[in-house]
Amino acid sequence: MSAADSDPNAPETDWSDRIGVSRPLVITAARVIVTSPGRNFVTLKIETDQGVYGIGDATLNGRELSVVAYLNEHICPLLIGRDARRIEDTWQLLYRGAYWRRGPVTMRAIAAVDVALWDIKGKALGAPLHELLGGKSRDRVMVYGHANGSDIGETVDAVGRYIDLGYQAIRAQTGVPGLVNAYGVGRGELHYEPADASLPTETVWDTRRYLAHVPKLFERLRDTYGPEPRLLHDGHHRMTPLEAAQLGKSLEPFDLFWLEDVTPAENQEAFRLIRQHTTTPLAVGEVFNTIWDCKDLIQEQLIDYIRATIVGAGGLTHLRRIADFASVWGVRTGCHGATDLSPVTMGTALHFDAWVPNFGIQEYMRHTPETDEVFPHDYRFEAGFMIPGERPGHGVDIDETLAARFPYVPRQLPVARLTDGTMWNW
Ligand code: KDG
Ligand code: MG
Repeated sequence: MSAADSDPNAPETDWSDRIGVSRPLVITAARVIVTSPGRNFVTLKIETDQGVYGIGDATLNGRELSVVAYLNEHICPLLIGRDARRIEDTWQLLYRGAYWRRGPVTMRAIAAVDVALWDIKGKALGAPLHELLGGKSRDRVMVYGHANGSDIGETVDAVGRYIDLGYQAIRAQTGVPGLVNAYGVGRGELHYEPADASLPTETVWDTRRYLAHVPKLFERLRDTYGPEPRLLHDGHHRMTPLEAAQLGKSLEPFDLFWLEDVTPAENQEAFRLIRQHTTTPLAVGEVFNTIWDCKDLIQEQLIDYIRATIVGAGGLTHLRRIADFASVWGVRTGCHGATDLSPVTMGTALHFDAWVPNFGIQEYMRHTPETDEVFPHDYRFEAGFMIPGERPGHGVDIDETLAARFPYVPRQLPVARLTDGTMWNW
């Protein structure tokens, strides 16, 4: 019995028998669904005159309702009557046609439309998205999870639990002595969620203490687990370029898979200095929205992994463009995959990952069981890898009846201040 047979919410899989793409698929409705099964998600559903529909993720953590308004007020009305087959033209209309380009709100709204249209095309043709992209380059996708602890001992144990689950790559974050609420130290093991209150929680940051502490974590991890596990770490935009260079150098003996977001992401020039000083591989881009945000980093080969993903960077149409550009310069992909990216983004990203020739790794933070129930899907985890689904489209649906039982809950991301009270980057 297939997943679709057993799951009453599974999308129909036989649209292609009746539809195909030989005649227009006219968009008749575009609706935004906000639901909070454990955390907030914004989903766009596009329906067509032939019954086939598609869904796209538009979630922007802590700023969800801004994208809801952008879609409802400015995008949904202009989609009605358009031909859903014209994905590229619709993308260009929403990007060029807005006049005000780029930014997280605009690009998430565009991503939601784009992914919903790809979903419709896949269903109409009876093809999973990886087939539409050019077919799989690999059958399974290596993922990394987040191991967190309030001190080094706890993080070392948490990494061990990921290894037991079969993970070959693990991000390790630890609390820093003297700092309350260091970045990445979450509550709950597999469902880390930083957006924790209706107004931002204040955290304290001290880069000197952090720089002195983090190498000790990785030393212990290598002592405990040896050279095999791929280890990652996220600096979450906290350092100056020189501090980042120092951290990269001090972590070199521990052979990191990557060091992520060491400086605030908008400063592309900073990476020239960092790169001159360290051979630790660098990843950046989870907050990037377009190819323009990463153009210099990529073509000057200042990074090793680009973290842009489906929902953040304008959907499959634009992420594919970024990935192709990155491939020219030997930069590999490492899509953002924290829990604020809905299962719709995860399902779509896995089709992209299965295809993209310059694949590096995929982040995978598990969603809660409530989230998984609201978004039935056919991708799965198997011993450190994700297996993309084979259903037509991206293979993720939304159970609207269940979604309605989880109303929106205002939640914002924390903020960080230095020990003297100065506002810093969270
Ligand atoms: O919403 C913010 C999170 O997505 C971010 O803090 C997670 O940095 C992150 C990561 O690498 O997953
Ligand atoms: Mg990150």
